[in-house]
Amino acid sequence: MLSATENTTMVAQRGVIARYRDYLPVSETTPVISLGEGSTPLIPCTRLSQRVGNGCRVLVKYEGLNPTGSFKDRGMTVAVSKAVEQRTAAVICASTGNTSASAAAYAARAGIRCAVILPAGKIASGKLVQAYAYGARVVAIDGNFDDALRIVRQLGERPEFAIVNSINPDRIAGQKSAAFEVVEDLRNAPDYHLLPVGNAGNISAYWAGYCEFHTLGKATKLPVMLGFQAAGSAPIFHGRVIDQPETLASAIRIGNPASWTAANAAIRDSSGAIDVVSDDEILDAQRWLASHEGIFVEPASAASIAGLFKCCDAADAAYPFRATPSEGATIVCTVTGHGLKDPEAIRIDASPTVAAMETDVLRVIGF
Ligand code: AN7
Repeated sequence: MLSATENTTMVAQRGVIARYRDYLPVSETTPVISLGEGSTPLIPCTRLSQRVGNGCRVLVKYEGLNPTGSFKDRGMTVAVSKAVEQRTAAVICASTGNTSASAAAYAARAGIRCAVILPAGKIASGKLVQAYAYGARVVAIDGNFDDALRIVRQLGERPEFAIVNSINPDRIAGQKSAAFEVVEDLRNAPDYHLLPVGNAGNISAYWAGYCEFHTLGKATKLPVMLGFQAAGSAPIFHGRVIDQPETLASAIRIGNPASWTAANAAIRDSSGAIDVVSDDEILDAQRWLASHEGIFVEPASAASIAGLFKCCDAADAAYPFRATPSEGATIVCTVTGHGLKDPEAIRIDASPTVAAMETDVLRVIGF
């Protein structure tokens, strides 16, 4: 049997803080609250590469394999560790679901309290189940994510609460680790990095991470950052706050992103772009990725894949992968959350129940 301390040490040894301590705002005395997050696979995708063509190589960074099933754990290990160091009584966040699942888990691990403020009726079932399972105090509000974040900002004025939304810079610091891992896996930065955009913390964190490793000489180039918002929730694309954001991709149903300015800087400085994908394009991409590459992601995550398809299917020369200079480009798509988070997003074709006989079963299989 392992002692509790040994077990904690083992998990912490493979977490984000253990791997990237030198690049994070932690000291020797910061307690490490970890569930062994990060170090997710960067999966080379043959069929996706073929679909893009032009000799491009597409790899998918599968963030659904983090301990609570999304990329949020990378920043949460840092934010909760710092909250414990500062002797905070409770962490609070607004969330479209994944931040709350992650905050609840890391607070449970730290033995501190967690309250999550959620838009009523707009959280995917798997995520809501997580918040309850990890023992968070759940408050549903009659409003959207932007309303919830406004309330959290107000509550954060009180000394007993630490906000663990991405307005907390410790979250962004931890999320940079995903870019570090990509650079270490590829031994350089990719040519293009595609990802979904909601509150815009992740695109800002990736860009900061790439810039940091470039400055340190660990990468010789910087990627073009391409962010994709859901068409009904696209404030950055339209350049204005969306009061009533709508999309089936509930994780990115956000009308007033907290990291708007940083995201715009990332897009500008990387010669990148922000674009929109429709809910139908998102769901098609989600099914395509699961059925062609074996990677099941939640709808919001598939926005990066839908964006990739939009870029390469368009005859429009403005889309980057068509341009001759980018032949043979290395393209990384981040898929941010696991498909099991939102089981209702998948249509199940009801097949008839048949007799328990080989012939009947074979008839249904059809080959
Ligand atoms: C699966 O959980 O904002 O652009 O409150 O869960 O960094 O916000 C989630 C966002 C993409 C967008 N994919 O990332 C929350 C929350 C998934 C997400 C995003 C989210 P950001």
